[in-house]
Amino acid sequence: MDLSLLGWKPFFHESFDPFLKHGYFAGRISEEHKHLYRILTENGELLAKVSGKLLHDSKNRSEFPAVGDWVVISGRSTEGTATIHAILPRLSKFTRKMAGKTTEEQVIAANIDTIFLVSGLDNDFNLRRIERYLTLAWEGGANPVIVLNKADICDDIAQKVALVETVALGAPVHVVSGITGQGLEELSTHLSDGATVAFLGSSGTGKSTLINALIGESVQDVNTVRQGDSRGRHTTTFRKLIVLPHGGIVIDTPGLRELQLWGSDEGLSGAFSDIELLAEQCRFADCRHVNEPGCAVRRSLEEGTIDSERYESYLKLQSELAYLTDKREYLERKEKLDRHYKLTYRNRFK
Ligand SMILES: Nc1nc2c(ncn2[C@@H]2O[C@H](COP(=O)(O)OP(=O)(O)OP(=O)(O)O)[C@@H](O)[C@H]2O)c(=O)[nH]1
Ligand SMILES: [Mg+2]
Ligand SMILES: [Zn+2]
Repeated sequence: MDLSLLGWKPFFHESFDPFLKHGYFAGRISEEHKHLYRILTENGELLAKVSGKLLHDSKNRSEFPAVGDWVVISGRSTEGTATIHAILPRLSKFTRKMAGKTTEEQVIAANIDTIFLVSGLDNDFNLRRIERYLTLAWEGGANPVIVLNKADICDDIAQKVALVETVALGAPVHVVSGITGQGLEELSTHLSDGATVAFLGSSGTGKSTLINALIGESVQDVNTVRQGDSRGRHTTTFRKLIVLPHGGIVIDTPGLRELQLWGSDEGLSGAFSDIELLAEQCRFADCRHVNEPGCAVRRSLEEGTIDSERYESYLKLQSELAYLTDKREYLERKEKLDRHYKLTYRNRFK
């Protein structure tokens, strides 16, 4: 298959250039399993492991290949196996803080053009969760599109769309149904040749159902139990990149139980540009919008031009990011110190 149909762009071509003369070739990660990756190449699929050097040089999890990554490989195509030597720089990504206590970035999907944030129009509907997803989407550099699924079982669609538009701030909002096919044509406008769309959202919102509907064939397993039981079942268990037969690439992901922020505050500025615009009028440049005099954000809150739950959500995400930054800085300092001690000791006992 032509690399451009797999999402190859001039950007990747440039960074691949130094590897060309060594006989390496490029492939795109379609599945990531423990220590094993499935890779799509011009000449079909390969199973690959990372090279010893890459393994040794990678300190963080985010330096390992993720689904959607373009990688530099050498291969034995007769055996269908390959070795991954390097990851080409990512054009965009969707990442979160890894679940649990570790302070590490986890790349959910790389090199995506569009992110479909799939929410159910049923009891799954949650504006605060959409804000959180939007913050991560803006941070990673892909364009978010809000997909409201299960239109067939919702009787106050207009009201919910109006609510979502107060947090979408320009991101397109599509009302669809994976069951009746409503709105699918609008969705497929994002799926041109070589364009990559990642489906994200809680378990049971219908990501895999929508992908099957777009393909026109049951490629991904979906939960078949009766409605109402469908939430939190985690039917999809691993991330998977699929090339659509009529062009475009999708990444199906399992619903994430935990979605903690990762990154700087760029994503927050994107997702809350309404509040950040107001903040420019605050008296103090470092206003925290809590109890400072001359705070334009508090004023709008009192006047009712911004919603109090949205304001609370903004503060919460902001403090989550601040906590993350503190923790990362602490860990960096600690690592430096550890290295310093190790060196001192090594020299002393030489
Ligand atoms: N009524 C209705 N049900 C839907 C729609 N789309 C999906 N469902 C149902 O919702 C349930 C969950 O669908 P999945 O496609 O498995 O959801 P998912 O987002 O892939 O879930 P995970 O893989 O667990 O993350 C299934 O029972 C689907 O039949 C829809 O548009 N309308
Ligand atoms: Mg699924
Ligand atoms: Zn303020």
